[in-house]
Amino acid sequence: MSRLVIVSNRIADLNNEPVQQGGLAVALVDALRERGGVWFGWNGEIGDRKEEAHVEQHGSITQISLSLTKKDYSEYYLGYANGVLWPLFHYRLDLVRYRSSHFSGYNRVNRKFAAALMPHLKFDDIIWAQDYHLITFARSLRNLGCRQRIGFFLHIPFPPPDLLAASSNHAELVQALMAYDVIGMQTFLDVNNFKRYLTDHTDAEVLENGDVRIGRRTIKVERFPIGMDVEAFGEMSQRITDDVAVDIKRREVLGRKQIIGVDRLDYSKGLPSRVKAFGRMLAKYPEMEKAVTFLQIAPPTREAVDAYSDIRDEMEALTGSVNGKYSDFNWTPIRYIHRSVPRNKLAALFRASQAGFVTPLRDGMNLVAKEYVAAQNPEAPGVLVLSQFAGAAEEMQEALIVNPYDIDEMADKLYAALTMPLNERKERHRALLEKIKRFDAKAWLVGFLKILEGGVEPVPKLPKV
Ligand code: GDG
Repeated sequence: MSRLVIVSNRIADLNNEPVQQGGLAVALVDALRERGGVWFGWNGEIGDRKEEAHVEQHGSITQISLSLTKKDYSEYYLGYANGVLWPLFHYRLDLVRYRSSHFSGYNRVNRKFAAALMPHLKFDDIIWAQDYHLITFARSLRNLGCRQRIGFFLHIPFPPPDLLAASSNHAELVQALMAYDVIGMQTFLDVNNFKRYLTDHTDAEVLENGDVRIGRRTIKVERFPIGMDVEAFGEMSQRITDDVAVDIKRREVLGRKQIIGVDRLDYSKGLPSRVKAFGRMLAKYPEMEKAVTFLQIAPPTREAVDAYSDIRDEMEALTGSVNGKYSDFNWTPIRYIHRSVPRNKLAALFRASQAGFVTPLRDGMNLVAKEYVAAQNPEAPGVLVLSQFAGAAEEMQEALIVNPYDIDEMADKLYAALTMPLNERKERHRALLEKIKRFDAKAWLVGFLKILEGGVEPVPKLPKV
């Protein structure tokens, strides 16, 4: 079996229990352990000292990491990846802050990654790059002579062609992407958007079997919906910590339900509309006063990008206003936690909540929706309220599907979730659980690798691009 080389912006922490880092890290680390392989990426350090890549052996996994300079970090990571690609791919042209120097920095770091990885590659390795930080990575490797098969998985949405075409450098980006052999996306919508772009804006041909033909090369572009380790998370959710147990008891005594939301504090996650919808529900259904608490966990993320400090201010003002209006000495309607919570506690909190409220304005998949379902007690499950714009909604139609731009509808569906009869809750949960088990982390990994390994021939030598 050929060696697997995973490339991601940040390397996984192999010294820490991967189970605390989430299903994706577990699945990838397992695959690497099983077949032997390399995990390559940024080590999270920013320093201007010129250093060679650092190589560490962890059993059968070789970890190769390098640091970024301040300029790299500001241009590649903050400037282009998170200041342009993230908003653009989440359909937020209004938040794109394009600077040509940032795009140059992005390409420079992709070249730097490629040059650092190249000497470590074996001729029959298969290489798998993760996410939007690495769109031009395969092109850089090819320019150094790499002929191994290279796959790419986009964890975030792929925008509609007209939207993408409104951005600078769209043609170059897509052309660079074509140096990959397999391109994986989360949903049918993403794959369609990408293929429509190719048809409308490039010379590539989409063949009848779905493959993409460009010049002499054929590229596979497919949907591989990402999943999680359903059983492990379900088990984790039952190991309730003492503080969560006390909180559950207290709410039982008071007959008070709990709604939960868990998201990085990112503008794509629809947090302000969620708080508004909760407030609207209290206004529309006064019997919900003191009968329910909304627990929102929203750890900080990418705070050096302006749009993220703006969303923080907005959330603080909104939660403050709902709490100011409705709180009583013995009830605070919204508990807002702007910190990261350990994964095992998160699992227990999901299980202890009667509604999972997941309302992104746009999301590649959204693993929280799946985690909420995986954590429920099948005999008394809570209800998932899910945005139609999460990739997860393509599969998880048995959730209560909402439009996050429609505050009234969200308020009504939230109320419906909290008052849903047990039978209906069980039926919906059973159907959702079956789906997330079918599309779990392992299925995602095996499905992608099968296609990536499919081609036995090395790719034809490419002209320099
Ligand atoms: C990208 C795409 C796609 C959150 N807060 C805490 C915490 N989390 C964990 C969740 C979940 C993960 O982080 C978030 O995953 P999501 O899928 O919801 O969203 P993104 O971070 O935006 O991920 C997304 C994903 O990639 C995978 O392809 O689904 O669409 O945007 O696992 O539980 N974990 C801990 N403490 C927290 O406070 N421990």
